[in-house]
Amino acid sequence: MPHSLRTFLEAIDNRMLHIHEPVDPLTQVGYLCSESQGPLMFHNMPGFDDWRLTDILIKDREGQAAAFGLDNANEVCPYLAEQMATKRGKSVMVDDAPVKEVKMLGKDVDLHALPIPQHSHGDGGRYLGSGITITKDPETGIRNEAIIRMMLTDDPQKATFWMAARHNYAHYMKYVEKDEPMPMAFAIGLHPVYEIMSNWSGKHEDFDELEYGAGILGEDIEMIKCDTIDLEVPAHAEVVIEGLVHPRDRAPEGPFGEFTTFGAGAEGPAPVFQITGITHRKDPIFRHMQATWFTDHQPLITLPMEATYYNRLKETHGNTNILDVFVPPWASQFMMIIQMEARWDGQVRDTLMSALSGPNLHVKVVIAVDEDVDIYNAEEVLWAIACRCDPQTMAHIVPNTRLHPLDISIPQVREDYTVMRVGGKLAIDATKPPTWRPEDRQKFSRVRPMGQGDDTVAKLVEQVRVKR
Ligand SMILES: [Mn+2]
Repeated sequence: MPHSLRTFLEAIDNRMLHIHEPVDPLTQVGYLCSESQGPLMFHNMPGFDDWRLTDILIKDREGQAAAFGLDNANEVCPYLAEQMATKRGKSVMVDDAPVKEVKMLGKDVDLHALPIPQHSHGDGGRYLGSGITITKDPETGIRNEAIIRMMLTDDPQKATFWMAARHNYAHYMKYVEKDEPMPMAFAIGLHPVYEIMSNWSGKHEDFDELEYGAGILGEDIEMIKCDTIDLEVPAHAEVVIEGLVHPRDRAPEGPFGEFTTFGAGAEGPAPVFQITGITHRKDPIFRHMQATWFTDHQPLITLPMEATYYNRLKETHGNTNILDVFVPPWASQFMMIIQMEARWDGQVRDTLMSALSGPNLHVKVVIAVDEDVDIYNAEEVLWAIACRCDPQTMAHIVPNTRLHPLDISIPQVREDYTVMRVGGKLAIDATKPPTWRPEDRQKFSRVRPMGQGDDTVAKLVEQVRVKR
């Protein structure tokens, strides 16, 4: 059976919290998703009787391990790095698909009928933040996927959207150049590996992000033609929204509470999506991605980023021993923690510089620690900064570097241009001396309390650890 949102939900049902009380997706879902520590399914949404809504599927390493079929949560980054370096999948066309079971076409299109929430107070409206956005390069015919934000308007057949200046945007610019409408579709509710890989932003000349995800899942992804535009969409999605982007249409978009936890950053006139069709499954499940602090929103982007950097940083000096890379969701994608073992002096600094000038603009603060520091525990990382780092020689600010368009702590280059910010980046070396100086390194070993490693006290240790 092809991997789908439903096969994944079945596999994690033991962790799912099913909520049967009535909940309003427009005004109440945001906070519940924001606070949830695990997967949620809302079964009762007044006004959206046929629908269910799910979120918080891959917020932490445990959820991510489940998506990749791994038992050990700490293997997620190295595993994905290996998969991304070696796997490429493909797509196949099919004639019939679950996503075509119910159709609203032409005049019948009503985007408002979907349980699309408002995420945060202050948002410009209800926002679709979970749609895999599909466009096609008009010259090469290669598709691109990314998850971008789309704002509902008073018109149920019109929405506005914001695109960072990457691949979909390049397609859009080609259509603007030709002065022709761009076909675009949003696919909602796929297996999380497809969602994760849709956020990968590397170079791809003869495949697309969905095919990349298919390779990692070990299958071909089944695609089907749209009903109203010339484009293909995943057959096993829960919902597909089809439409056209006319090259000269503009309308207000934003504010939107983003992964930064700020509403500001990209508001302004934006392109308009004229919706020509919506198709979905019977008994549809709406996959929401709440966009506030530490939800699925952050790891969806940082997962392919962590794996890409894991592979990239290993190439520092030809072969650096990178053990793990973590972009903590609680730091909103702008901090990277690298666990590594340095052999030579200078190797950590070079690795940090590599991280600061990598493919993503997100990385503003980068911290390197050793193998004995748990990079998933902020207290451990802060201990290493406090006790293994001389700020005079081991912390560096690199000025005049390009940073993420939504990082409002960094100045814009031009007042009228929201996608270009230049400022400083911070590198912190919180590692021990390298392994070629073993005596110096030894002094920075952490002491172990008496009894650690003694099997007979192991059970008591579990008891004393419980907070009381
Ligand atoms: Mn791309």
